[in-house]
Amino acid sequence: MSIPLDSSGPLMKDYASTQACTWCDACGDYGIWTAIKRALVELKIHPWQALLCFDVGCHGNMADKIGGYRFHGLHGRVIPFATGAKIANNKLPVIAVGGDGASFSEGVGHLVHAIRSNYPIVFILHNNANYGLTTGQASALTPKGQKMNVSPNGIPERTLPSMDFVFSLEPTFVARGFSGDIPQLTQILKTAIAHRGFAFVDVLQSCPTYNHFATHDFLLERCFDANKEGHDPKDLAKARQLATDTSKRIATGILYQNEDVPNFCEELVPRQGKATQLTEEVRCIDPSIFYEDFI
Ligand SMILES: Cc1ncc(C[n+]2csc(CCOP(=O)(O)OP(=O)(O)O)c2C)c(N)n1
Repeated sequence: MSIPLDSSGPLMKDYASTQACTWCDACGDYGIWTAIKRALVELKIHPWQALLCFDVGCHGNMADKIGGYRFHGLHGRVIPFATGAKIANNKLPVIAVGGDGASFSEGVGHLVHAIRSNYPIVFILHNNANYGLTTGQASALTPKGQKMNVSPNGIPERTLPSMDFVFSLEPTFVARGFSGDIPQLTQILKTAIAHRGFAFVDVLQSCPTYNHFATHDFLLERCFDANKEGHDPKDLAKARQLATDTSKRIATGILYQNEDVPNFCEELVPRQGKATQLTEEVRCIDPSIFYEDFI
């Protein structure tokens, strides 16, 4: 993938925003926010050289807290508009950010087709295992039986096995990070941004206000870096086992990566051999020509 480089590179302050922060104290969003900025800075990508797309949710409020080109869209729809931008200019690094509520309920169909189509974008799942912005309702990833806002008796549904589901769709990149390990998450995101196709990055994050079951300390005690323990991201069977078996310890790092599968843009026959991007080919036209037949 071609990433525009500039030898001078940006600084963290270039990604700063003057908007006041509305996240709760100790929210995992702070760690993810920092890692995204660090990854872009370390890759020498300036704020005007990337597009950051946000779903609606607590995590989506990051759209106000980061400099550069940002798009804040509808709940559950971050993948379609991120993909549209990428297809229009596939030299642009595009990062889509979504919550577990939106991504595994309202927007789950988009996630399925993004993995299947291998769209060349990064998808960061802010996984706080609940609907945070609307005050702590259960998401599809909340553990069965957990008492949540509007479910005082505990939620009756089984938890969606998200990682097994993702692996069933034959992804080309799956990683898991933890909002409390910013250096590791930065490395994961750098690899994800350079990945050829769709990069799914599940980030387990603390939500001190509504998630009282997978707290920061809970995650800190269980998460381990699988790559440091010798896991090879080419080993699909081991990757799936590490991703899905979280009963004792939780594997983090680059769990699976396959660079051999062409991405969606590479498969588009009409775009093959084109030296230009769609954004360079558009021209201004008078839209009234489309209404003439109706006037
Ligand atoms: C189609 C639609 N459904 C529901 C909502 C209401 N809504 C807005 S944010 C939100 C919760 C988001 O939860 P999640 O996606 O997990 O992100 P988090 O806030 O936890 O970061 C909901 C239900 C909406 N705006 N649009």
